[in-house]
Amino acid sequence: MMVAGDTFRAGAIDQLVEWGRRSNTFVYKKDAGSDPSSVIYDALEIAKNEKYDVVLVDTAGRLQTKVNLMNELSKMKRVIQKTLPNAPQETLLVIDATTGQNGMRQAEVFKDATDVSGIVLTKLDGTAKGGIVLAIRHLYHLPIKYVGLGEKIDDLVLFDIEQYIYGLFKDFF
Ligand SMILES: Nc1nc2c(ncn2[C@@H]2O[C@H](COP(=O)(O)OP(=O)(O)OP(=O)(O)O)[C@@H](O)[C@H]2O)c(=O)[nH]1
Ligand SMILES: [Mg+2]
Repeated sequence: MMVAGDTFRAGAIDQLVEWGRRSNTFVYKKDAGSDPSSVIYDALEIAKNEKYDVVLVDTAGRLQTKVNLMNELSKMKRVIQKTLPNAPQETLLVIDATTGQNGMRQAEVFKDATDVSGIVLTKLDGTAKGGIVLAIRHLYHLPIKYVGLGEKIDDLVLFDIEQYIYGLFKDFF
């Protein structure tokens, strides 16, 4: 199941519904503007009753300087744990490869707000190398779990350290 927890950005719900159609996955959604925690709570009750084995929750992008939005992330986690005390098993912070030093602060603040467990590094198909994730790994012990290599469904792939290191240096020689 996928859960449309980004109720803020115009089009985010439709975007997720479209990915649900392409991947043949049920998408739980409410109206735009709904409280994301309530969407997640209701979705998890259904997932539990109907015995879904994997639930992916999409959340709205936010600036780490917006305290109320960071608190909302903490609330989502508490709400998830009302239904499933051991969840979420993963909390992934998406950083795109063009992100510079600001990525460090993002990792630090998001980790404090919601126990991020790993990074998804997108847009590695462009010219940017996403080197900031090395510093994030080193300082905050957050591993890269997936990388984005394009906009198609198969372009989100497991992180492979050899491929990544090769990508960092291949233009040098
Ligand atoms: N080339 C390329 N495009 C990507 C990649 N990942 C995402 N995109 C594109 O970037 C745009 C933004 O992607 P979204 O998935 O909406 O980004 P998001 O992180 O959910 O952003 P918010 O929900 O606004 O926080 C879309 O057009 C995606 O198709 C990638 O790895 N490579
Ligand atoms: Mg989004």
